[in-house]
Amino acid sequence: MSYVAVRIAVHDPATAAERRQNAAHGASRGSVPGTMQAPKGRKQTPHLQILAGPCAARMLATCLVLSFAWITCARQKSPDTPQTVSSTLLPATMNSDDPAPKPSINSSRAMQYVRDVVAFGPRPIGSPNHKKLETYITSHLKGVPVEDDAFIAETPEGKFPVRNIIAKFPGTRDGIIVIAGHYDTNYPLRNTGYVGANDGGSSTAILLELANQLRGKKRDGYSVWLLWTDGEEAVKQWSATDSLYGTRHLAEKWQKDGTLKKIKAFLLTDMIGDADLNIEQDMNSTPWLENVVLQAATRLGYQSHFFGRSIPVEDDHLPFVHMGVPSADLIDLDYGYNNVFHHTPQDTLDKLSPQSLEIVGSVLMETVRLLDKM
Ligand code: 1BN
Ligand code: ZN
Repeated sequence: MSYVAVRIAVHDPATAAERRQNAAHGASRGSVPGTMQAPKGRKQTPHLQILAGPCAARMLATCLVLSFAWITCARQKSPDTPQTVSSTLLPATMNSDDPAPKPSINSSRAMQYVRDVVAFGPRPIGSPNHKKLETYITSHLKGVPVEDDAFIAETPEGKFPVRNIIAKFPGTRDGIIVIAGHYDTNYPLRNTGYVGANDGGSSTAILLELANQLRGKKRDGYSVWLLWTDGEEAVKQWSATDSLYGTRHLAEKWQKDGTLKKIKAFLLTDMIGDADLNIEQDMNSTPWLENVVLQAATRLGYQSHFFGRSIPVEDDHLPFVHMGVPSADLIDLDYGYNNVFHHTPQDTLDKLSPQSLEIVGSVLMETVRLLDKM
């Protein structure tokens, strides 16, 4: 396979860290190293060839001079211009010469799911609205094999029932691609009228629409498991022990029963409904898998919505990242100027657009197709 070089632009780390601090609402977060596993037989990094002789030395010197000039030129752009700090490889077949049909997500149906979900009101763990949403999700999965991972979580606010819901779409290939998103809403804001249209609503809805796309079709590839995660939100203050209740439990369970080693990719969606869609390049995600996502987005013409800035994100993928599962978090943490709507009662339907749901839904389906081919 031939490769083309693609540069990933990242912002100044200090600025990214500051933005991250705002996004965290005072919660402390550290970077977690992502895994670098790639499917067997694929190149992960370009190889450097050793050049010898005076001609080679001249070539090397010329390259160095040109690189220096290029870097200097790049740095002279405005301070807002993202600096290019890394190169990576993508298969050269990513664009024009692939005749596969593009995914066709029903964006108005997906948006209607968000409206339905929001109409339940606040959906924190342990609440009657949360229970209603569980029933709503499973009632949309009739005819699909569904499994629960239900348990009681010990939290700083006491014990709560937590229920991860898994819909399974079997494939012909050995291995599983998990597509996940949380359905619980922020607990501390439960009495403020907070409905989490984007944070909790959009992820629930896109998974329901993906279930429609996968239902009743023969999968000539990996099995796809759709996972509605629960207890993603902190009940008091985000920390390693007060957050990600559902996925911490599930990752451990799947490690014990051998499921984990069958997972080829864990794709997470969170806050993907913002009408101004900017999916982060998450530094805690797995680089090669993010590349596949970018490749999928590029084939669909949606690349401008992806990876404009790099930040480390703590989210439901972390328990899987820690256990070595290739993972990518598709999250937009620029929800309103400087993320002002995130975890506030302003997280409402009017900020969302069906087009954003369509973009992320299609990119996920295309990513699955590319992974199936790898
Ligand atoms: C995402 C949605 N998260 C909680 N709800 C995790 C998170 C919280 C990510 C704060 C960044 C900042
Ligand atoms: Zn949240």
